[in-house]
Amino acid sequence: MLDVEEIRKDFPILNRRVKGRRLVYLDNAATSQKPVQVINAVKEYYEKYNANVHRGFHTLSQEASELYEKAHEVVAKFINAYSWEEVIFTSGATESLNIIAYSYGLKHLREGDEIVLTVMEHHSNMLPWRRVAEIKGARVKYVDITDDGKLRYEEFEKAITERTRVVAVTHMSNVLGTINDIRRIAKLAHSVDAVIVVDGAQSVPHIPVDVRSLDIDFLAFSGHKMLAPTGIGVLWGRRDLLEELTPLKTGGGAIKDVTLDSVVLADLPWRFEAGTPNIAGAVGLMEAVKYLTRIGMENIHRHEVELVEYTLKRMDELDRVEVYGTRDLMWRGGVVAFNIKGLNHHSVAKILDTMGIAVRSGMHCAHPLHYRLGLKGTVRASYYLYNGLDDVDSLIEGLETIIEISETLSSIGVSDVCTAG
Ligand code: 7TS
Repeated sequence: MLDVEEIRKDFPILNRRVKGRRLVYLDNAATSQKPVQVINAVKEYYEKYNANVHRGFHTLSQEASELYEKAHEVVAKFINAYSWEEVIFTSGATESLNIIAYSYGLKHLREGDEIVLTVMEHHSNMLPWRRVAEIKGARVKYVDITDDGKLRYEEFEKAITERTRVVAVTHMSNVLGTINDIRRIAKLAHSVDAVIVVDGAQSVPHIPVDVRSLDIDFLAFSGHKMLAPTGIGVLWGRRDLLEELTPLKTGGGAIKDVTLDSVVLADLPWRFEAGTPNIAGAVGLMEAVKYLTRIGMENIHRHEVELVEYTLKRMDELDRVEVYGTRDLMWRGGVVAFNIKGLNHHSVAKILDTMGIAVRSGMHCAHPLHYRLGLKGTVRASYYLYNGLDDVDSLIEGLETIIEISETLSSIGVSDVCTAG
């Protein structure tokens, strides 16, 4: 396992106390904490280099532009892109997915064409496709999951037909932690000349992602879930595909020349980055990628799987805890969704907060997935490189206390204020 004591020294927020207890931060699927290296890089950017990019010949503008371009290179290397020009900075995964849905969908979809999604998608990889399908008269199909949360690959084979133009799928579920076999799905998509769009919001921060070996066409992810600041994200696409698209957004910085009746777009990636970009965010993301690379993505994944294995073992010992998702740890990342039978998920999360334990509760922007599983919501613990077995122990202890109190309350006939709702 990783040396979490050493790693935690880099994350000032982990020294915070919440409700008088050590902060146990288990909400990493929502956003990650930031190491001093990233915080300092952003601070240093503002203290030494701040200027707008690509529009000035003065020293600061040149230096800021260099840093900003370098950030594209570092990210490109991290995901093994074919070139840095294929890396487009956006505000986050949601914006990346909207850009690709509209830019690709409006150009290529015709009436009767099909978009294949899965029932485990986050709303950000579902709603943009539904909207564009509505505009173009295309049809959206959904691939189902097994009860333990793996994709039904045989359904994929049936769902993908000659009419399929786009297959959009998450690499890792933000609720169940299921890792999907993207290479297999890419092969199916390409067999009918469809493009495959991968939502990497949960995978890129936690497992090695190599766009070449996955053989995918587009990838979207967010900086803030991988140690970087909020407001910076990435859309990666194959150069030939990006070049033939009309960018959704246009304006300053995205063109080479404009007359009153013509426009010549800038080269990639700038043609997709209209307006002043989040330069400080890009600098922070570059530093975050360096940090993750130094620890090693394979090591981070292995660490999180060990945490999940230990969590499942401990939760299985608790009678009233129901855990969701696959037990096949080959295909699972560091997320554990669960419920305490008879108790409302939000109540469990609120009580855990009184113990300094941060988890998320609800439907986690994946309502169709919860409806498919027959659930009104779940409590979710999601791990990262600074979480250790001690954090899992704190969570389990918290759950034991909650169960004990709720049993005491019901044994003395006090109506439970937090029954399942
Ligand atoms: N796709 C997946 C799989 C996600 O988990 C999320 C965010 C997004 C897309 C959107 O990312 P954003 O950075 O643009 O907001 N997921 C969560 C979550 O699980 N809890 O809070 C945000």
